[in-house]
Amino acid sequence: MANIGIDLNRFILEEERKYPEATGSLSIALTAIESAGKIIASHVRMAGLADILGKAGKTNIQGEEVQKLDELSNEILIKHLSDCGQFYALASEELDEPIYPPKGVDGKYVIAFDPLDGSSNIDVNVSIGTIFSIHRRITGTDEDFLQEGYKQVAAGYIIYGSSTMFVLTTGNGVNGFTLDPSVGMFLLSHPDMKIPEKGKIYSINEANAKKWIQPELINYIETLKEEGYTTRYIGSMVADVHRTLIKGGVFGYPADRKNQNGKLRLLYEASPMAFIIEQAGGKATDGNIDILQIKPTDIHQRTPVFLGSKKEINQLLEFIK
Ligand code: AHM
Ligand code: MG
Repeated sequence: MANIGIDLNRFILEEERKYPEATGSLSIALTAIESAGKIIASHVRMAGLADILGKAGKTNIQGEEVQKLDELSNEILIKHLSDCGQFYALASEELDEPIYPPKGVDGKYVIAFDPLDGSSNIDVNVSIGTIFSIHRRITGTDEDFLQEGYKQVAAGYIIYGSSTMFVLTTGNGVNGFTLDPSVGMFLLSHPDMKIPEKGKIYSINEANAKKWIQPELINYIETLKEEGYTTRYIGSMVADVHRTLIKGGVFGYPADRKNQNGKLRLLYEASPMAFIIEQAGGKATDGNIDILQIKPTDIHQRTPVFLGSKKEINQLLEFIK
């Protein structure tokens, strides 16, 4: 707890100092994400007002056209990640193809991100977030995005909730930083986060139960109910996973007849969240193998996801094996 309050920039630099061979690239890269996150957070806070200000002629107070928040977040991230020069390529949930920024020609990393996840929650003032996943550049082609999740160099999310938090792993545990708006800094508020071995909450869109491709899941959920579990489902992966990380339990988005491979995207959602949950001592599976062992074949591919405390995920695997 000695480090509580240290800001994210200093934390990143101190982490880097532990590796004498480190060049500073990852620190610069993470700092670019942090800057973009702060700007997105300020737009999220203004979302309701921007709409009011923008209604007349669809321009905001600066005279700019009012944009949808997810598109705006995407642009903010692309700008910061491209300009920092550390990313050879960027893949966004919002773009069909990866971008190769000219300034990143010598960049050592590739990054996949979901600029604003949970977009159905934007208009109703419910928590949303940004998710990112960083791998090393290996071949200098789109193939670099198709590396397994266990090869991630760093992953994290920013949750725009009652406060804004940046949750980060570089493969050395998980740390959470809360934005202090008065100084504009992310301060270490949740050092060395660990998911409880067992929780009391399941988080799944149960309205789809009859469509689930694995009907054994229904028995699993019924068993959890008998064991006294309660349900929480926000429909914003970042918020549902954040709660699962802190309180334990299980979050899942299974395959169903409409979403035969699940709904969530492997690169932008499942894999970075799996890395965080496993680094915090939990487990993540597609129902068959560990999410981090999946070898992607397409940058936009989807996967069923179940992640959370060890007890619940082991129990789930017993039901659906
Ligand atoms: P999005 O990327 O279009 O925002 O969709 C992803 C979201 C996740 O945040 C969330 O876990 C899931 O969709 C909720 O889906 P559903 O409304 O089908 O339960
Ligand atoms: Mg999403």
